[in-house]
Amino acid sequence: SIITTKDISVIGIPFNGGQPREGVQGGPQKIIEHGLLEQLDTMGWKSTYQPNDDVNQLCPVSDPVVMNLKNPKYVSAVTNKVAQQVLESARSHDKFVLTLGGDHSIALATVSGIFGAYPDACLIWVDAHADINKPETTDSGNIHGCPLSFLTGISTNHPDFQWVKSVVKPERLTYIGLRDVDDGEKEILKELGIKAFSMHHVDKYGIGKVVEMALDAVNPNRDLPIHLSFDVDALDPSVAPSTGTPVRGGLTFREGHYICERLHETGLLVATDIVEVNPALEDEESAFRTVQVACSLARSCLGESLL
Ligand code: B3U
Ligand code: MN
Ligand code: MN
Repeated sequence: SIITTKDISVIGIPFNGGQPREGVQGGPQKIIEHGLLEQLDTMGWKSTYQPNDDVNQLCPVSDPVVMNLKNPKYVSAVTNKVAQQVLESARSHDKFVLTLGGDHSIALATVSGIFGAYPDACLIWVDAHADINKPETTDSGNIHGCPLSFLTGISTNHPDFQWVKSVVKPERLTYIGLRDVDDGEKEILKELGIKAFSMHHVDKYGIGKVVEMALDAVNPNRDLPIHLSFDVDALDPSVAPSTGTPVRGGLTFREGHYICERLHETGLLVATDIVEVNPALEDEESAFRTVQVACSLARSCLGESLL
């Protein structure tokens, strides 16, 4: 394995500035209250937890739309700061980094930090959405739909995101679970030649084959570090109902966990993000179920096995 210790840095990023719905900033706290750190302790993992409870203090007084993007200064300030923290946690290559969102704009922080520490890493993006809109293509203006355009270097001219380096080569990025991709994003994926596995492919080949095909695309020799960015809206809304933009027809409970288990099994997984848990949406039982699945996905990434 790349990580030879059982040390883990858990980083909460209670942030909702990348999309309009309140509540997603409460995700990390609910996941911790559910007992994630105790669960990891039981599995033998020694964790440190950085809750980042103060990120909302970086909210500027005035943050007008710039080049179609909403809250650009707030998103930039938070993700730039947390990127340093993620890099610091990852740089010695001796601990796993688990980041808890927050909306998916926080990938600007997590991917910048992890790829700063592991420049040859690959990125497996599990999501209903492609999150690769450019300021020029986004309809919503929500930055959680855009992080990959900055991280792959196809958006370079937004004044607030000049600090984001294009750390992810298109051949090191793959998707699993897509089913709601904007037309502009489809063009981008085609132009960049990004290998993407939609729910159609999961139905056609089964999740086992799809994960191998995704690994073949970005990690053909099975020797590169892996960063998994898992948006819980990749799961079917019956499995993860409390999320900002649910889309029907998603991954089953087992398909989601299988991805995590198989990536753990490679010995190459160095970092995982679990994002878009919004405990304020739907009823209490739905929120509980969504928090619970976030915890079990994390445990699967860290080697909890069924037998
Ligand atoms: N592609 C749309 C929708 C979306 C992206 N990510 C989420 N929703 N969660 C957009 O707003 O860019
Ligand atoms: Mn996402
Ligand atoms: Mn999504």
